Amino acid sequence: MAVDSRGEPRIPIDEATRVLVVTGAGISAESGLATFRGAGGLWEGHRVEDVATPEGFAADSALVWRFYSARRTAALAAQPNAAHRALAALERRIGDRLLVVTQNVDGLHRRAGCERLIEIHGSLFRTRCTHCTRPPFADEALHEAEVPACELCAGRGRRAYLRPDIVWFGELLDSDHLGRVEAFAEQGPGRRLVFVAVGTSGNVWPVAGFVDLAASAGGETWLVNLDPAGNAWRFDRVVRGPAAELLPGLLGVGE
Ligand code: BJW
Repeated sequence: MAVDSRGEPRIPIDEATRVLVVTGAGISAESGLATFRGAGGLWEGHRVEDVATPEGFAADSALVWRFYSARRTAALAAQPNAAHRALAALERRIGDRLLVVTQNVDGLHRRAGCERLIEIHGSLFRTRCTHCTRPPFADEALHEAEVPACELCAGRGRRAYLRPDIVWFGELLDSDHLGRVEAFAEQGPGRRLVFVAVGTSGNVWPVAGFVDLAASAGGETWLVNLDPAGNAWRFDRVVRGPAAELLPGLLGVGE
């Protein structure tokens, strides 16, 4: 394993390397946001089926909006941490040889300054209509008391509800996003590919399979995670510990 001058592990990134990063809830844990699985996680207080599926939304839209309103409040109160900032610093250094794909909907990568970013499970801060094709729009409002209705549909005499612009279980991810990830892994800029997954349990597909995509494109694969992730055996290198502590050093962009 490559190490820096103090003998700490270092992900080898030179001017011929492109870096594909996938992040999950663990990268925001040190910003004070709850992860999903495990003790104290978001799924401990809620059944996944109730709040993160289209069927759950159809059954109790008010409950789903209360859940996502609380998530909006928590994410707005949180600040990006050293791991988010390290990725933004890497972007400033290597530009289009970096692509960050986050499963998080909390907006912290963008607030840290990351622009080469795909929010592959959507965003807490966008809302869309369940019925019409109006594009998703920016929305930080809290819908704790009632379920918001689409005013464009109302103008056409139809009652339709608004929903968070989040990819729930059983829903398709944006095919343009998936295409960009594949294209970057297979023939993006830079002769050498490094894949880094940070703070994700590797339980949720299709993102859990990106490590295989990177490996079959000849990439070296790294996992940076607090606990052993479900798909850890798929990686060449596993570094265990908190992302905010480890990532600046691993990427060579120490603060
Ligand atoms: C730290 C840390 C610190 C903590 N530092 N680390 C193939 C096989 C089987 C099933 C499927 C399959 N393909 C598709 C499916 C179905 C399904 C799926 O994956 N199911 C599995 C659960 C089995 N996938 C889908 O439905 C997807 N759609 C799809 O594939 O459509 C086609 C299709 C449908 C149906 C069947 C077949 C094909 C959509 C998935 C959408 C996921 N949406 C969610 C919720 C919405 C977002 C939100 O509300 O925020 O996204 S689920 C939830 O999990 C959320 C997350 O983005 C996602 C991943 O969680 P993550 O980030 O890994 O968090 P945790 O909490 O699990 O883990 C945190 C990790 O961090 C831990 O390991 C800690 O150790 C670590 N950690 N502190 C470093 N400080």
